[in-house]
Amino acid sequence: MRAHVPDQHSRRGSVVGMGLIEHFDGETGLETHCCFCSMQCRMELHVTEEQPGWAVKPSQTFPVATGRLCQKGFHSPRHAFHPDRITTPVVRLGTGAAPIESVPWQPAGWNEAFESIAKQIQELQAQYGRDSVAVYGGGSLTNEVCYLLGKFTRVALGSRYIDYNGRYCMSSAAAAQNRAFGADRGLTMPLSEIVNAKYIILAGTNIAECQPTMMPYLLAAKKNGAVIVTIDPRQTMTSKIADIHVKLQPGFDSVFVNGLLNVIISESLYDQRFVAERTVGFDSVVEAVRDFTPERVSAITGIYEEKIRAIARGFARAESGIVMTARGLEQQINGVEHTLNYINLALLCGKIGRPGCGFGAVTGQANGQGGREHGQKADQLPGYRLIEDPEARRHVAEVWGVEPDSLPGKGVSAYELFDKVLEGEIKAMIVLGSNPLVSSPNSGRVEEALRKLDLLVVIDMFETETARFAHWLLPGSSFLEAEGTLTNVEGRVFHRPKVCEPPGNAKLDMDIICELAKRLGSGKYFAYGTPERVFDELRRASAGGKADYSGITYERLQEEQGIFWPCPSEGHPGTPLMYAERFEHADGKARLVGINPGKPAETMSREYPYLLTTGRVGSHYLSGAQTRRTEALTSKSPVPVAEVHPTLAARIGLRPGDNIKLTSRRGTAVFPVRVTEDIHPTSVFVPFHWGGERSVNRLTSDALHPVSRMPEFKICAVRVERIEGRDREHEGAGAGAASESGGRARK
Ligand SMILES: Nc1nc2c(c(=O)[nH]1)N[C@H]1C(S)=C(S)[C@@H](COP(=O)(O)OP(=O)(O)OC[C@H]3O[C@@H](n4cnc5c(=O)[nH]c(N)nc54)[C@H](O)[C@@H]3O)O[C@H]1N2
Ligand SMILES: Nc1nc2c(c(=O)[nH]1)N[C@H]1C(S)=C(S)[C@@H](COP(=O)(O)OP(=O)(O)OC[C@H]3O[C@@H](n4cnc5c(=O)[nH]c(N)nc54)[C@H](O)[C@@H]3O)O[C@H]1N2
Ligand code: SF4
Ligand SMILES: [Mo]
Repeated sequence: MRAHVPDQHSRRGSVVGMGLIEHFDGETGLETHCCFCSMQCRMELHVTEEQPGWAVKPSQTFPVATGRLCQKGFHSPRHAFHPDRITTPVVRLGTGAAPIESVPWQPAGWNEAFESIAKQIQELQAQYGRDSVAVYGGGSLTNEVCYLLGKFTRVALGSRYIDYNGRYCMSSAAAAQNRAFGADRGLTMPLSEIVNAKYIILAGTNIAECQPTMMPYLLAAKKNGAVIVTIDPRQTMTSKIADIHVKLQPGFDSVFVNGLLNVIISESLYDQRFVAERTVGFDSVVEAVRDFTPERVSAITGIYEEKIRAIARGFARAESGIVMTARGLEQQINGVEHTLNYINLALLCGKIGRPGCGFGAVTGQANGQGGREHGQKADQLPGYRLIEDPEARRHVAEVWGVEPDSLPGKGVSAYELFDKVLEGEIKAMIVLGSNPLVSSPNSGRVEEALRKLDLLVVIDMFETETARFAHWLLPGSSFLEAEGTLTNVEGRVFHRPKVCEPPGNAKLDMDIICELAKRLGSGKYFAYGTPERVFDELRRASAGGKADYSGITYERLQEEQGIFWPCPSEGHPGTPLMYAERFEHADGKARLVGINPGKPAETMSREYPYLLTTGRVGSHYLSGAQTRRTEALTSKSPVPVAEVHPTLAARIGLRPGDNIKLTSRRGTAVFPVRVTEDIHPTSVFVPFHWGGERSVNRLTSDALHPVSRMPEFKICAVRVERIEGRDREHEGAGAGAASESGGRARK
């Protein structure tokens, strides 16, 4: 196959064979952005003489991470140029009674694919209603593709059922920020404010492994005299730079923060003027924290009273300060409340809306921010408008040229889409930009749902674990191929140029959605041609909404280094620092919400005496579909390794070379072990980047937060057993060294 590299800032080049770059003119290489985390570091792709024929260099021009990339960034093109890329549509015909994954794929033409899929969708909708077809989107896609997926579902399918993987990611933080501030932008301040902060609290966020190029901001703050506190059940790479680490049992953030608030209120350390002028709800906090004295919080959590007092006093008295949270405390059935309590802390101390201050729920995916603003969420229309709000429906329907009444109502959250499949209401699903069989909780049940679908269409670069159950697998585009805009961790919207054409017969995601819409009879609503035209419509749809992009143009984005939303007019500079004068509620005030800490869905019991918590390692990304195909990353982390405390290891008689078997109420899985003092004695940590028998999501709990519908990925009760290792090569090396690399996993 021979693909063509388009003009990019007047440079030309080509991509040949398995994606090897033949030549690019110009010394600076082709500009793109890493496809992985929310930092969205800019990078240049250069041609080299040596294998693999290209090299990545960090960009010197993007202010977010100038001159820096992490290990994933340097290797990010590898999966895009990987021979596993599917390059033509494939289909499973006549599946009959055979298990679907046993039916071989057959190659098909695009015309056949579109015709056949459209026909089956129309038949299912005629028989079972419009809501029988669902869409499952993703947060790594461009704003344009996210926007198109929402519009496609509401206009071309006329279905209420769309949601996306960001539900598993930002939904608790979003609900909390909307409640407290009246808007939801991950960080309320640009990253550049971190260096001005004198006290930084990092809760449930492992920045060193998950947003590595943010670390220099924290180190610079430290150099300027900032105190850094980390709150996590584990000592992490991030907590290594902390002055104080709070090793908290999973699930206890609200209790702990109530302890801090109790000290701040009882010692009158809070910012009385800020609280009086800029917030409402102070009394609810006073009431909620009354009984959470440091003595009591210490008795509950095991954290020393003096540590609680020191952090409370330090943060409250510091002239500036920042609180950041991430999935550690958000991915819980009390995740909204935990986040609200950390927001209470920032608000009570008046540390929002001025230099060196802010609250941030650190977004995760490449477009974790934009992905949730343009209509992929079950209850939202573009611009963060609510689909049940008549005025929002009227505005968006006008932009789309449809009747407001034709727009469906709100649907259900990502995991609940699978409930609807099992209940029989959803018969067909289109998945674009996610691998939910690996990333959903209680994944055995998700597999059951996927098997039940009459039609599963997966649009991806690879045959993922989810695609093993698909009827159609359509080759979509990688980050190197799709031009568009994304919105990074700061709320900075930027433009990512196109570097090359999709390989073989693969198509741009945008073109696949628009063509399918056409075959479903809605072509006139999807006649764009270029991503810029999609963006121009997105701007109009978002105008006047909370996430207002209307003043942002492709032209401005080429000239400026990104623009922070809200940006309501072309003359507007954008909004790096939010809430300087007012919050987004009608009265301009923030809401303080006193929290009465709730319990997780599962706690330790005789039968399940430990807590399983899950998360990430630095060398893999999410379901691993991309990074497990990158040798340089897989060699660092070939299999998931469970972290356990020495007391647990001793209790089960763990010996070097042994594995452990974890059993939850939903399933069992075996992992190699790393014994470490770094983890809380009650807990076991396992990363989730693998599928099949190594997938920790076979065990995780599908309990959902009542409002955000976030699953409790971070806590479930497990039993831990020793599985004797036949491999004794490290006999005598001590349990601490056992299976560190995970290389001896037998599964
Ligand atoms: N290398 C890498 N980087 C990534 C990703 C990736 O997959 N790999 N994914 C990206 C995405 S989409 C996201 S959302 C972000 C996620 O970024 P993070 O949220 O930082 O990552 P996690 O490892 O899921 O969880 C963070 C920490 O929460 C801790 N934790 C567990 N339970 C609790 C608790 O009850 N309270 C507290 N305070 N902490 C707890 C865990 O021990 C863990 O160290 O990372 C992004 N960056
Ligand atoms: N146990 C546990 N589970 C978790 C979490 C946890 O902490 N613990 N974290 C949750 C979080 S925060 C998240 S964000 C989810 C993410 O979970 P997933 O959505 O499953 O993660 P990805 O691996 O990013 O899946 C993206 C898929 O889309 C494909 N893809 C990537 N880019 C493109 C593109 O531009 N076009 C097309 N067509 N395809 C593309 C990739 O090949 C991949 O198959 O996982 C959640 N699951
Ligand atoms: S920090 Fe994030 S965006 Fe930057 S190179 Fe690493 S994974 Fe990519
Ligand atoms: Mo995420």
